[in-house]
Parts: sequence; C-alpha cells; structure tokens
Amino acid sequence: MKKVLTYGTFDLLHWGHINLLQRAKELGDYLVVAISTDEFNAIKNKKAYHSFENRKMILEAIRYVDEVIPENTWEQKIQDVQKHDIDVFVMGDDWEGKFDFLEDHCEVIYLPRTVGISTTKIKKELLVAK
Ligand code: C2G
Repeated sequence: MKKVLTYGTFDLLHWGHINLLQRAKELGDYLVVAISTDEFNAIKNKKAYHSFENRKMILEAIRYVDEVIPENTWEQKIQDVQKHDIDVFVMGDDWEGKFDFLEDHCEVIYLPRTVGISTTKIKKELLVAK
C-alpha cells in the first residue's frame, strides 16, 4: 500500500484544498493529512476560524482522506514519515523546495496551487461583502 502524507491548516475548507487532497490521494492508496493544531497555527502566525477539532472532523469527512493526525511542530515531518511508513510527501508548490530534506526518507512532490481561491481571499471578500 502506497502511503501519502501532506500538511496544512485547512481552515474554511475550499475547492483549492479539495483539488490538493484529490491529487495527493491519486499519488497513492492511502492519504494521511497532518492538520495544524491551534497552538501550531499561532507559531505559523495563522488564526484559523475553525478550531483544530472541527477542522479535523471536516477533513475526516472527505473521501480522499484516510487518516488525520495533528501537526504540532515544524520538526515532526521526518518522524511522521517514518512512523506512518510514508512513501510520498506532497505539498502545494507555494512550499516548493522547503521540504526537500525529506527526499532522504520518501518521494517529495510539490503540486501546482489552485489559482483564484484561498482562505485569506475568502476572509477579505466577506469583510467587504454587503
Ligand atoms: N493549497 C492549494 N491551493 C490553494 C490553497 C491551498 O493547493 N488555492 C494547498 C497548499 O499549498 C497546502 C494545502 O493546500 O499544500 C493546505 O493549505 P493551508 O491550509 O494554507 O496550509 P499551510 O498554512 O500552507 O500549512 O508544515 C506545512 C504547513 O502546515 C502548511
């Protein structure tokens, strides 16, 4: 069984996230998603609208996602790859090159980001919406 791993906050889930998760799943047979905890989001200077528990519940409802684990630190990726017996690590290409150190442990793939949608865009446009 080919196992795939990806990381993210996945707040205000949108079609860009789904595009990523769908393509990630197509790279193997089993997709593990490490979702940033609220505490780790603070380290990433991100404030998610939905709590970790609710973002986790939403991700677990997606047909492409087989398992959801917490992302607590920047440093846990090698351990996650080993612990979960991961074959492929995948991220959107806004992270291009940032995780190449994982190539000693698994395949590393950066997928093109979906243009035209982001959680930040949603928040901004809702702010000005009538
Ligand atoms: N994404 C995408 N297209 C978009 C928006 C997001 O392909 N329009 C991808 C991102 O590239 C990322 C994933 O969806 O691979 C999750 O995006 P975020 O929730 O914004 O994740 P991020 O804050 O980048 O966290 O350790 C890695 C970090 O936890 C990544």
